[in-house]
Amino acid sequence: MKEKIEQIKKQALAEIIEATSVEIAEELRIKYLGRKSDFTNILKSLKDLTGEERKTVGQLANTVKAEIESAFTQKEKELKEKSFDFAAEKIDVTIPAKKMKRGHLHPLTKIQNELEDIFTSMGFEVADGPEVETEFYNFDALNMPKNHPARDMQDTFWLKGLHANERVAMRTQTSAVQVRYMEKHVPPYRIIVPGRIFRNEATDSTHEHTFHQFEALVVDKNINVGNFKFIAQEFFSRFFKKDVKVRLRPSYFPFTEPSFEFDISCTMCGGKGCSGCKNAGWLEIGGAGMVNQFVFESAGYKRNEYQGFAWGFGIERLAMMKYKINDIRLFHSGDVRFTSQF
Ligand code: FA5
Repeated sequence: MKEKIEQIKKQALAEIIEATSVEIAEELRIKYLGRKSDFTNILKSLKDLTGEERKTVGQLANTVKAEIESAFTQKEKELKEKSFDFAAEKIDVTIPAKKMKRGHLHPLTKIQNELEDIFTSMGFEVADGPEVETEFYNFDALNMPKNHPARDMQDTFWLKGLHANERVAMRTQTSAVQVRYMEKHVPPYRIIVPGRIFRNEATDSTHEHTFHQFEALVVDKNINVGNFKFIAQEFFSRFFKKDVKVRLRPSYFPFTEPSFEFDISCTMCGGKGCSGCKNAGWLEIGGAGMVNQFVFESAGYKRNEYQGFAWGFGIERLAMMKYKINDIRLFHSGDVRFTSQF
């Protein structure tokens, strides 16, 4: 039996060396080590041998089996390496790379950056304040006490439990930053306050519940409406890159006196009248006025010591004018078909 095992080993190793493909090697594996092979039959018949014989023949059979298996493994490895198709794996380094999709700034951020650039070039400072604001800075300090009818137009989201003694709300206007800034600075100063604000509004194509405003505040000893008009005209002309005129209409805000709404000459027809301005020749922009002395007093200034003007308008509405966007809700829709156009 030992000779038979040695003979199988010799024959198997010789044939394995000659194998020219992985398939042939696999056939040989079945032939020599498969269930119906002579070798397997020998292993099965070991049980009929006497104790000592079974031991020596068994040991030999196991060693030979391991040798044949290792020869197969070695051969298979060699054949696989040889048959590897390097041509199919080649990389053409001249093929242009796939274009990476790069993100970019949101249109509102771009507009805000533009506004800041123009105003800082005119000597303004950019100021900021919290979006969660106290009732004092958002309303009372601005001459809008509890039950003042002007509060109705800025219904907001009140927050519970943040301050023990004071009510806090999501701010409804960037004007809330006025008194905060005044308290910490001594005039003269000119600031802009771009920022997000919140109102409890039913939304439609021109109204959002969360939107951005842009406040300007200039305070000194001798500021007048003419200063406001000049700066506004200068800003809008630079922003729209054409000559823009500013028009004031009487209005009311508790924190300015006198107050006005201001319009700019239509940026499409230059004031002649077109479908964009509904033939008015003017586009409504925002609210403005001379700072009410009550507001200076809220900040601890003496009445009539300073004068100033302030204005506020919606950044979304301005972006809609510049880019001819017909629905304000697109800005926060998260729809990349919209944002990728800018
Ligand atoms: C104010 O919020 C005042 N704080 C503006 C102001 C500042 C007046 C300084 C005087 C001095 P008003 O509520 O009108 O005013 O809002 C100002 C601008 O915000 C509007 O002209 C409009 O451009 C924009 N706006 C108001 N409500 C919405 C809304 N729901 N969605 C989008 N934009 C709005």
